[in-house]
Amino acid sequence: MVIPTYQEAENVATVLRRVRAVLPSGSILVVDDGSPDGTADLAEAVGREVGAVEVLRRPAKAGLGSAYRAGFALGLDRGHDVLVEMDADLSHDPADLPRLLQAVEEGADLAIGSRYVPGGATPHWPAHRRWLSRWGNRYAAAALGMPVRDATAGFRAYRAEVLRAIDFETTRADGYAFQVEMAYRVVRQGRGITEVPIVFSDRVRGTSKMSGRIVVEAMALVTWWGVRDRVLRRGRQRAAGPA
Ligand SMILES: Nc1nc2c(ncn2[C@@H]2O[C@H](COP(=O)(O)OP(=O)(O)O)[C@@H](O)[C@H]2O)c(=O)[nH]1
Ligand SMILES: [Mg+2]
Repeated sequence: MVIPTYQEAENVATVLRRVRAVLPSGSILVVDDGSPDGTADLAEAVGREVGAVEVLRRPAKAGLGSAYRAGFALGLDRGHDVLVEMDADLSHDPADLPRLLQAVEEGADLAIGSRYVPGGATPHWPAHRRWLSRWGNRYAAAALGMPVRDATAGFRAYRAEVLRAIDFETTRADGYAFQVEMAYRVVRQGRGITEVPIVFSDRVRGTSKMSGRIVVEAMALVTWWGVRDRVLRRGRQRAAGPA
């Protein structure tokens, strides 16, 4: 399990204990980007208590996508069969982990904890945040021709083999765009995605690190990928001659 942290001192102990309660034996990797609030030290201390927690300390805040690229590389190196991603702020409920893992067990290459399938919800969000996320996801699905309802979601379980197949190290995106880019690559490989309904709670402690810039990055990249792949497809069809 890879848990990226930046300034999560108020949440990291609780999240590690709750994950451990659900997953008695899974390895947990916290990827911390030099949080000045001492998140990494806390994670290590709680890790000694709950067991099988490793902390990857990176020098400076480098973004969510970069944290996952580093975490997945380490997880694959260690030979894990399934890699899970989850936020540290308790927006994702560790109690949902077994359902995500079960979806992979039942054949999914990627299981997404989804807010936008029946049973999923974002009960604490104000209307404007819900609207932005919902329509952002509709836009991404339409622009990329991707049958995924919640492609920006960050609570996921990947089969290790599919991570290798999509060449995740070459992704470049950071925030929500990183999640979309990963899902898009899985779809383009013809792999199976299962969306498992989750209720996404707003964080109670600490502050969000996402910004307007991250939203703009996501919209711009989705537009670029959609246009690029349509043009390329058309180019290839033209090169192949009339059908
Ligand atoms: N290592 C690392 N973690 C980050 C970075 N930015 C955000 N995170 C973590 O990524 C998760 C999601 O971030 P959050 O701010 O809650 O995003 P939001 O839920 O979309 O508002 C949290 O666990 C953050 O601590 C970063 O630059 N580096
Ligand atoms: Mg959050």
